[in-house]
Amino acid sequence: MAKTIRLTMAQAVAHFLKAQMTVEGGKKVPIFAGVWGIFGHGNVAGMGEALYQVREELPTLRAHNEQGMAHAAVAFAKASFRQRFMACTTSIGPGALNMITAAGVAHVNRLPVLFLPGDVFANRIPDPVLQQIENFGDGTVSVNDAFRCVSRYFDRITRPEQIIPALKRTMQVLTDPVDCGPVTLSLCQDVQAEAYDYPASLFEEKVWTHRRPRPDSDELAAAIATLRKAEKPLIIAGGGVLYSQATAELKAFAGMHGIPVAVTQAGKSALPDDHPLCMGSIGVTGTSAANAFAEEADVILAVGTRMQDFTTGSWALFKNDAVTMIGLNTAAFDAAKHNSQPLVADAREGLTLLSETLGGWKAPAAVEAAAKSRKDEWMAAANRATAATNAALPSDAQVIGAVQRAIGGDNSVLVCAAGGLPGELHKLWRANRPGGYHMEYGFSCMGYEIAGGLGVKLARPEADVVVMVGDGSYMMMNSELSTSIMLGQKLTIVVLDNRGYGCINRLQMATGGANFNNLLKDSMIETMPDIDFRAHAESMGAVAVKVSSIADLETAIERSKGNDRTSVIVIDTDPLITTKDGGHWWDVAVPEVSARDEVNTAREAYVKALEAQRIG
Ligand SMILES: Cc1ncc(C[n+]2csc(CCOP(=O)(O)OP(=O)(O)O)c2C)c(N)n1
Ligand SMILES: [Mg+2]
Repeated sequence: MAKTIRLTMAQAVAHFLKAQMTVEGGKKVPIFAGVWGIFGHGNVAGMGEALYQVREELPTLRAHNEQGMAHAAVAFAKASFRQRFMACTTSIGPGALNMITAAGVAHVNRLPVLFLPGDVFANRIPDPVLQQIENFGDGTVSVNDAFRCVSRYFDRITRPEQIIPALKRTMQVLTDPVDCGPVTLSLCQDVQAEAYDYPASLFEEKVWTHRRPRPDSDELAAAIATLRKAEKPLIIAGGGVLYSQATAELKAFAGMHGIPVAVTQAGKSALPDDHPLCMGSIGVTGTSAANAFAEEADVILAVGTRMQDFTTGSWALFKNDAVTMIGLNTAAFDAAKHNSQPLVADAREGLTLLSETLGGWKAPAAVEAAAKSRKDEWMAAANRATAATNAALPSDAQVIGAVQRAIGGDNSVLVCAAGGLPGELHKLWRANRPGGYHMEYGFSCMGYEIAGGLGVKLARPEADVVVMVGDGSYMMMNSELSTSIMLGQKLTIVVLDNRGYGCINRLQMATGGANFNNLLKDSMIETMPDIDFRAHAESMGAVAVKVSSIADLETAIERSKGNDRTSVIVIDTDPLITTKDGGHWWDVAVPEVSARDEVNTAREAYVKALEAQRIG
């Protein structure tokens, strides 16, 4: 008889997670760095008791908001290039549902996170329990079914032995470069506490390695044939380059074959911004240099990108009718998007094999010459936008310049997600180390910034983690600021207060709308709130200052380096200014009929712009 161990289902989960390992920098480390937890009746007795038993090997981290802790787990996985990850346990009902948004963030960004929400009693005897919604027509439904559309694998555990195959499938999904994303194991409260004689083999140590699929030979040959004919090639580097840790191969490939590189939000930092062939950001928030190459390209090698609308300018950016795209992606789903020639492979393997087969082939010399002049022109524009100023209300770009100058060095990670900042940072931030730029732009989820910064710091303790966040995102979620202090994870947070949803106000104006319901001054207001972000941050335990000039901002950031805990620096900014250089049209549907002349004018421009969109 095989050896068995009698444990509760929750204990089996904890002991199993503890035994999963990976290799990092030649050293064996646990693949789960820890478990975020907020307890309630749905998990405190089951998972809570089980996690206590393993707390030395698998630490439990207490958060303040389930969405916040789940964002931290998402950011941890991203900053770890998907090599390690975290789990999140909650109670049932509201605690579980609070994680849904973050599960969406993990899903869209293809990031591995294990969600362990509690669920209602499988035996149904005490129904309805506190926080059980009661579906009138379906006894099998609970709120946790909402996780299905934001999970790569969802399971509900209604018997203790079901956890055995579920845990194995969980690891397969979390470690698979294609399937990887959120896994939800919905743990019925009573079943968490039920014992079973589990096979001892379930808890044996297992070491996971990174799978690197190599390309199909026909697809490789087709890609080579296309590349060899290229007169005006461009590489688009997405997040997949970072996740595959193919940055050295990308640099070698671009240099060897003389092809300029443009980066997506997730791909920024895959090639250092100061590399002569790095044209910077592409698309809606692109540099003039990258977009000029994209517009004329006859061959585009898109590596590890989902080709979302910000990258493709809503499919109006690529203006050469004869353009051929090669989709080098580990997922066939992405590789074949928009008639791309698929090259399904790991980015590192794919680039290496492509380069070997291409041999001494190089793009025409004119391409590198154009790269130099276009880059020089863009850098001059970027330097103008980010130069120091004495203006009473600086622009986001001027704040970005100050933060970059004051942080210095290559040991920083810039974290951001929503508002006007992502576009400006995509264009203007200079990231010279892989992972030095951490933008959540799959969901662009307001509230990710501070919690995400905490997840990054846990993954990269040696790095200076700098969070840039608008007043709107700060107000939406800031509670993990306190968690960063509790856990001794120091962040530098710069809050840009333009008194409202600046970027949506600008989008509203651009689509002909009246200034309405975005900036605080344009909203239904009895008393204008004068939100004191400095005092708020201080009350959460941070060292907080408000500065009134770009020069003071630089000094405050310098000083924050000597602080022993998270610092928050607040600065008022202008809600109306953005960097005009670079950029591209974005498809945001304008009303076909309206009583407003401005909307009708915007509609005319919109209909005209649609003519440039590629269909199919
Ligand atoms: C959770 C969530 N809700 C709504 C949005 C839509 N949205 C994008 S940016 C934004 C305003 C952000 O305001 P703030 O953080 O102050 O940045 P600003 O636009 O002023 O630069 C809104 C409402 C979003 N991205 N995420
Ligand atoms: Mg704002």
